Amino acid sequence: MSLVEDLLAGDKRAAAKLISLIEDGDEEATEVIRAIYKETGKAQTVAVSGPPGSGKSTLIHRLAQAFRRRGKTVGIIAVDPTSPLTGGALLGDRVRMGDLTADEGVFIRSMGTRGRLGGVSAATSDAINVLDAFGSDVIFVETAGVGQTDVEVAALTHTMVVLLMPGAGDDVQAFKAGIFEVADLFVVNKADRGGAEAVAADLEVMVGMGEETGWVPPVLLASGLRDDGIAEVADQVEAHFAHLAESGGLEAKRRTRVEREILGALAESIQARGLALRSGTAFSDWVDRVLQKDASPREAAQGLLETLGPEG
Ligand SMILES: Nc1nc2c(ncn2[C@@H]2O[C@H](COP(=O)(O)OP(=O)(O)OP(=O)(O)O)[C@@H](O)[C@H]2O)c(=O)[nH]1
Ligand SMILES: [Mg+2]
Repeated sequence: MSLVEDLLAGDKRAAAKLISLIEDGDEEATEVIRAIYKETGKAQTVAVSGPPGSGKSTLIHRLAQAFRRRGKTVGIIAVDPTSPLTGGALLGDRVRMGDLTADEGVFIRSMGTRGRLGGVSAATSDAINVLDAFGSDVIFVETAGVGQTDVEVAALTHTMVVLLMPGAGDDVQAFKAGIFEVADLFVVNKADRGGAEAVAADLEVMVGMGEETGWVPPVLLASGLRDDGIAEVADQVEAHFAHLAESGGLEAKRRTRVEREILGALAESIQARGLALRSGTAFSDWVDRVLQKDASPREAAQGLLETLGPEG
């Protein structure tokens, strides 16, 4: 399978092709991931989340430049870039910031999840594995900032960076459910505008509370636009990874991620096989029974599950 060899040799086209196959839920992607899985587990993975237009893409671009200067290769995936604000323009203003895509050490891709039953989580996990095996030292995942997705992506990555910006209904309490709990690092971005210090002060009060992992999420000010405060963000991203490595958190995260991946794959394959049953008579018999109130939908599912033999 030359796609595997090309990927492991660091061919960007192979990586791009694979991510397309992942988006489509193509069988070939499953096989390739099986073949490359041994080569994964080397990268530091960093999720970047925040409200639409908060400057995620711009900040990632700056961080990528910073990590390149530190001798690291960088992979960037933007998941479901469907922002109403920018249409998900992946890299803001390329002209102003210099084109990262020309850099051999940077791989950038946006990714939808249209063909995937397992949705964002399954596709993102696969894409991370691809870039990891491809050889990216640091992998950034930009998420769409829609609550549940961020929490799922946080479980797949080592470090979750949450962006805020001043003046955007900047009540820190208004955090989307669960994001605050999974943040490892807060960045009040667009600090070139007024009001960033006040947002940071509110955050500082909140992060001081209820910490058990020995890591208190730092609150940093930055401006992606002006390239201010980026080195400090990069420092803290590295510090968080070092903390995970020293505290045993890395092993724990690895295990949690594998558990999620297995459960996700299980759900995905059961769902696929369930959908395949839909055209059969057993399925329509169960539908009739449920319609006649002879069985509940749950009982029907249970009954169908029992008819599923080993895959083949
Ligand atoms: N003033 C200011 N503007 C910024 C800063 N960073 C980004 N912007 C601007 O904010 C807008 C959105 O930036 P993006 O980086 O695309 O933000 P995003 O969060 O990736 O946006 P979506 O992916 O659409 O949610 C662009 O017009 C940027 O130029 C900053 O630090 N200061
Ligand atoms: Mg963006």
